[in-house]
Amino acid sequence: MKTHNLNGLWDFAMIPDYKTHPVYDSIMTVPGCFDVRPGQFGKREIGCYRRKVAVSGGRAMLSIGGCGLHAEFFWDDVSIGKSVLPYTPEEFLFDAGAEGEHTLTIITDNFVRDEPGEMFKLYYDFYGFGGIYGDVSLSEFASSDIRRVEVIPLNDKTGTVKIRVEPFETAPETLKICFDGKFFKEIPFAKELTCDVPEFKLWSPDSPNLHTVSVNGTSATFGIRILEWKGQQLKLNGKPLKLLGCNRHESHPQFGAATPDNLILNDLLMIKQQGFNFIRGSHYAQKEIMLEICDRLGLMVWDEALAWGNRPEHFTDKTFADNQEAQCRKMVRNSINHPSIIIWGFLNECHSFDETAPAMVSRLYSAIRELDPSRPITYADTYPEKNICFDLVDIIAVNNYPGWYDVPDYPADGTDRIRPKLEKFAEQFKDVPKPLIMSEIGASAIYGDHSGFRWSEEYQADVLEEVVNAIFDIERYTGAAIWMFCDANSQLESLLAFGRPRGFNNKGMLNEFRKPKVAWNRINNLIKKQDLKTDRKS
Ligand code: ADA
Repeated sequence: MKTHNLNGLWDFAMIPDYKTHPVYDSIMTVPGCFDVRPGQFGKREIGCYRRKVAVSGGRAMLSIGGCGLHAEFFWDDVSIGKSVLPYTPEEFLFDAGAEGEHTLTIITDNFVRDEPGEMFKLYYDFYGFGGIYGDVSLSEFASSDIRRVEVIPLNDKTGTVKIRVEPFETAPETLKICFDGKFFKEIPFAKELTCDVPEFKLWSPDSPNLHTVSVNGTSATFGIRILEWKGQQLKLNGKPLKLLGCNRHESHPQFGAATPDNLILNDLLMIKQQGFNFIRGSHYAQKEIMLEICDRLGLMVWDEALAWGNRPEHFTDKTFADNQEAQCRKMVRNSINHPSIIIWGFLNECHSFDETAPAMVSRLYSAIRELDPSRPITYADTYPEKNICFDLVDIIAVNNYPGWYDVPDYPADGTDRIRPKLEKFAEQFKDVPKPLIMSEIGASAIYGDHSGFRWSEEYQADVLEEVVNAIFDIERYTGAAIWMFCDANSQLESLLAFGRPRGFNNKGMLNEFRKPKVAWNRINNLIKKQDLKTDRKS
């Protein structure tokens, strides 16, 4: 298999609608979001990307590391596929024709159609950027080349793993398997096999050991670690976890959702240095490079499919429901090998109290469970008092903002509401045999506001100090993810904008350029005093 990296400079055109013919008189980087180009922010238009690709000819696969919000892909002006799942990496197999130069075109828009089936909604509390978010490559393959190798750890004492092998189109006669660059065995083709990894080392946040397997030359990196979620504890390699971390958006004012690898690395290094051990990848499937870095740094990730506050009219819409299932399946297929992922999630803050919700939740749960038996599955809920779906998932996860949204009658200080609220949830779920996580909690602060009132850095720091102390003190909590790592662009075009000064969700512990607010350093001292090591005793 020969893979062409297609990142770099492409010819480019912006058009306002699909009736206008693109004139490719500009240039654009891939990956790259077109609506962060000078003068383009906030505009909903169509970005047309075009380039030449020289191939040997024959069967090929185009891989796109996610784009938004809709895209269609053309090879010599013939459509080879569409993407309607923002952020989700896609692969398209097609016939690349004769040897020589061909034209690859990607037409992508950031329109938000007012239809129930649309995956991105204007009311979501994050900006729906337009463009190509991730890497683009083209692989030329032979029919019996191995397309994917999946590894599912089965046993942390013996290093036993299940390996799933998927050829492109026809099965090869034999499989030659190597672990960590050394020949292991050659066997007749099988879709699934079980192996004991030689000289295996466990993956854990404290010792993030990785292995590689290669099957007929197609390789996969994986880690051996076992998750258990029976009862109220979430265990990794037999040890109970206490998770403390933050939610993070893949977002930057100058890059949109096409965040460069180096920015992602620096974000994750900051999170690690802060003493956090957990990231909720809100609210869409995480990029491959983000997960690779977390594998290497030993950060644990909640990876979730795109959704936000969805309602009965969405659940009952066939397109929406089918697309939700499709994106959950793709998320798991794309990322199953990453040991850093410890939780799969979906449907952030859906209307879990409605009678139509259980069918939607069960459908997504079953789709993920069918592909991956090895991780707990959940969603973040904001209606814990009336939710009718908690029984259907493995972890109780609650988003709540004591000291922020519940203090309209308190002009400055609501920090005394935090601990009682967290104790109330702990009490509510005290007999439920599932781990409990605060999947969001926090307060807004405008960078540079030192008034001490709400919206100031000091008030946010007071809230988060209280949160961190309470999460460590109240045993019932398996953990919490603070909302959020850094400020991120929110919608400009919905009513929500009135609570989003500057067009940002300002609950970041850092501003959008990653400059720390008071809370960042304040809670660092608290976290350092605690023991988040995974080798702690039960
Ligand atoms: C919700 C939601 C987040 C964010 C947050 C907030 O819980 O899941 O995406 O919008 O509220 O800032 O209010």
